[in-house]
Amino acid sequence: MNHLSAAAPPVFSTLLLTGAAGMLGRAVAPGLRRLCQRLRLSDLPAPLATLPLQPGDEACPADLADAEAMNALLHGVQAVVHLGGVSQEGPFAPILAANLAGTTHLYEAARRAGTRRIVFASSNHVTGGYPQGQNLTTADAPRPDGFYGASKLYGEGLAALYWQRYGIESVCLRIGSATAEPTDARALATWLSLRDLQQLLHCALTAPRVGCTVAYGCSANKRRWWHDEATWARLGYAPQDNAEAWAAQLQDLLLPEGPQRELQGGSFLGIGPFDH
Ligand code: NAI
Ligand code: 15L
Repeated sequence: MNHLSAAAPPVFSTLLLTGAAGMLGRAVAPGLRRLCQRLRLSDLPAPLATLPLQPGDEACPADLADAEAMNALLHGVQAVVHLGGVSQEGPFAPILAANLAGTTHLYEAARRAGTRRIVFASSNHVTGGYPQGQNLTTADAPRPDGFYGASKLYGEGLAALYWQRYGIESVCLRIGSATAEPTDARALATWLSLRDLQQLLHCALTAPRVGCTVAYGCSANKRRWWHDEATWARLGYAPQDNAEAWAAQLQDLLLPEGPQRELQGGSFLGIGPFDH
């Protein structure tokens, strides 16, 4: 049995979702099932065991830090949505293992397996050091706000490498704040609704000839700082939601004065350094 209706031809026979047991993994799996015959769901063993499975799902526990496990995981995979890894600012060692080594292992395994496309969950924290309110496009120089943002920039570098040398296509999505609803004043600019996230992933997986594309991922927020309209049009992404509907209730919900309030990375500027 597979996930597809008789009317919808499969785009992929096997699609891999890493970080499947995380917040976004759980939210996007239903939309991904519609694109494939088999959805291979991967995460660390304990969180993966809590995930309810559907017919056509394959649960494959794997630690991104384990290169051999990643080789086995990518076997037979046409495309990947790579959400797995450390998703917050923090000390270097876990970020090194899951994000730097882990994403390297994933790309190496994809090269060996003949995988054609990877959608990489990058982050707005690649440019979290810019002032809030400053409009950016992906042509602006990176300005990571911590180890986490720098690790996502490394992932974007891998995406460029594997396209240039091995022809593996990637779409690196610098996701803003993907939540059911915006949660504070910053999110009036950074919010990515879960509906728009689903659409963006669909576009990133199916748009023709993406090569190595980097795009910010946010909704059509009136106050957004990221203006990637040309890239969005190339991917076919047309966001439906706008955080402005929450403005009255959220615009005074500000982070503490200082870099957290002034810079785009928000609360991550309040984490670290890690001397002890
Ligand atoms: P999350 O923390 O809920 O999910 C990440 C998943 O990765 C977890 O289930 C975790 O168990 C798994 N993971 C961590 N280390 C691993 C390892 N060594 N091997 C295998 N799996 C491992 O994060 P969330 O919010 O679902 O985000 C998903 C991705 O999107 C992350 O890569 C995050 O950096 C990125 N992102 C998320 C944003 C958001 O607004 N939620 C914004 C920008 C980027
Ligand atoms: C991210 O990269 C994080 O993974 C997510 O948890 C949020 O903090 C988001 O950025 C954000 O900037 O709001």
